[in-house]
Amino acid sequence: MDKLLVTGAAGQLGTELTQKLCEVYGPDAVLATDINPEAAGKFPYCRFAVLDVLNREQVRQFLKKEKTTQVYHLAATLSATAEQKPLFAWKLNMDSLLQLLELGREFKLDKIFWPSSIAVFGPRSPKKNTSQYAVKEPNTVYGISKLAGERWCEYYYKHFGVDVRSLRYPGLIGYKSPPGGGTTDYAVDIFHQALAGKSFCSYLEKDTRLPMMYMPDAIKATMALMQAPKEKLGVRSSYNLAALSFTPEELYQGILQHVPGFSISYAPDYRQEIAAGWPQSINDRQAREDWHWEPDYDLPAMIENMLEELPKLLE
Ligand code: AKB
Repeated sequence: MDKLLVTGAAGQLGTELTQKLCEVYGPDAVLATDINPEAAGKFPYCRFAVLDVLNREQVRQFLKKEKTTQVYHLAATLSATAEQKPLFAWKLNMDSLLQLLELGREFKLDKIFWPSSIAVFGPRSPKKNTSQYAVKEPNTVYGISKLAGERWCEYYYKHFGVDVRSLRYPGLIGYKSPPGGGTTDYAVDIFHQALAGKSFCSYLEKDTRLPMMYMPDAIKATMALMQAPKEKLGVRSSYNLAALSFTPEELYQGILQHVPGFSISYAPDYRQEIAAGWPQSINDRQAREDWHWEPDYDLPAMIENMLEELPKLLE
């Protein structure tokens, strides 16, 4: 029987992925964990435990007690926060992954999922249709940690047979949980401001184009990757993954069609520099070929669904 452990389960991705894993594997098979005890309230539908992913012994005990077969290791510091706390971000993002890869080897875990990011690319990478193996010289702490993590994932697969699978997520947009500390977070916040009848001030310039994805597509991709037969996976670092690509102004114009009178202003801050080093669009040919990845949502469909679903949760 599959037994799953999710770290960082209360985060933006974890909140929705844990729910999906419970639907697919059954609530008894899933243990949601997070460092924040208050996150327990988010998981009425499955078991929850407090877990500090930097505490190797604690992680070890959980894997042993639970007879865990799969770990979804989502706990991490995102790009904007990482620039504020570089050493802590490096420690959290790297140490927790390396410890888990070692434990994966020790416990012979069936599978590990670990999220990477478009942040592995840097200012020297091609901006458009950036390919899987394009040059990578990330200039953010987050990007450096994700690139190093990818190399370790491939290393542990090749040398120790640890079946770790990974996706380079673009900016994720969802309504069930707020993001925290990312450069792409504006694309979620703008919906909250629009629905609150407020004006939105963007910390990115109006024409800063970034790769993005609606959360249902991110969940679909994660499940497809994790359920794909091992022999189909040609990429053992992390797969490029693409869906949408838009600027703050394009997103604003799309929302304006549904929320008349909504206004935007621009006051770029340090996150503009982070975004400027990232690609504008991604080539995800390998994911499409290896495990038949295809997104469901384009920009208008994402906007429509967000504006339909978010108010229900804000009530
Ligand atoms: C961030 O903005 O840090 C993340 C990411 C693109 O990995 N959303």
